[in-house]
Amino acid sequence: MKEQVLSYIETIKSVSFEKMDDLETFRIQYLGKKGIIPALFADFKNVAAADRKEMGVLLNDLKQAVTTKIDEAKDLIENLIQHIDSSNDLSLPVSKEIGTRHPLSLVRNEIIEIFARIGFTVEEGPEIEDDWHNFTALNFPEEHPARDMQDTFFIEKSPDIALRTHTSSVQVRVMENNQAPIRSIFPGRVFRNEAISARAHCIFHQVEGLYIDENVSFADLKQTLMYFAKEMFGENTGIRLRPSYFPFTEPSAEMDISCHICGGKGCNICKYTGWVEILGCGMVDPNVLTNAGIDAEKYTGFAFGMGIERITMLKYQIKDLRLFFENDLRFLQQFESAI
Ligand code: 2U9
Repeated sequence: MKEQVLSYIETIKSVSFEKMDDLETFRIQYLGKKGIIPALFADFKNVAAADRKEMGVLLNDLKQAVTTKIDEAKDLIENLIQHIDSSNDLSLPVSKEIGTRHPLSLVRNEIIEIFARIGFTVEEGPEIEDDWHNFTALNFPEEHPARDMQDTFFIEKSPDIALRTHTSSVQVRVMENNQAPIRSIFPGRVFRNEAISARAHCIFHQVEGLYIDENVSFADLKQTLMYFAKEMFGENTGIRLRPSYFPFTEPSAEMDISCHICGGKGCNICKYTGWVEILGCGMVDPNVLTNAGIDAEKYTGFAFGMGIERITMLKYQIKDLRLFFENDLRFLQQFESAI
């Protein structure tokens, strides 16, 4: 009997309850009329006289352990219920926990601020576009692969409508609705029919820029983008331009910055070249100016485009694009607080 009582006392120490029903079952099991404790007390008359004193103390200890356990658990469950009720009380003060800004928002805001300092305004436009604004006005040839279902999300019932594949469509709208000079940047979400991987996603974010005025030259483009690179990645950042091709700019170039991690000496971020690509750019093709109602004899302009994900990955050394879209708090909480 002694071993049994001791083992009951041990068991009671580790038992826990999540709801009142479980606690009531426990109470009946030990204290109920046909419960363990009344049965043990009934057996007490059979205990040898020499052991009675010790057994009496042990039985009372067991009863005390059960009663204390029930009282404590009751308090705990009641507190829990009260907490759940009060968490629905809309008149209570708000939680002191402050969220963090998404890294893409941090970088987008920084890009906007950098260009705002040299007079660029921000323009936004629709994510669902027609063929004219997304492709035709931008000089995309009829057979260009971007016009293929493989690369672009078209609306099934209307092949003229698609999710925009770049924010260049907003530039066309702004040119159609305004006279030069134009000096704006165009941040926004864009969509491409790509398989999701560490390096590609079907949704991503761009910032494009456009500067149209009389006598705008390639030197202006270069100076503006050098200013941007130094503001974004540090005063010692160098740039280089490599010739490229886009349907909407001529001449076109891709811009690299000297690797901000190794300073150009070579590391795995720059794949030991000392340079990392950050954007594409060029002088706006006169056809595109004419398409959007700007006098191409009088005005010239430069444009550029960059992926915000790419800039953010370089800035924070993030190696997998999917992290931006999963909303895992362990990732998000590493960034600046929202206030
Ligand atoms: C108009 C005229 C010209 C915008 C430009 C790029 C070069 C470019 C890519 C960078 C990485 C897209 O996000 S990305 O995949 N963009 O390389 N974009 S010039 O040129 C324009 C836009 C609009 C009317």
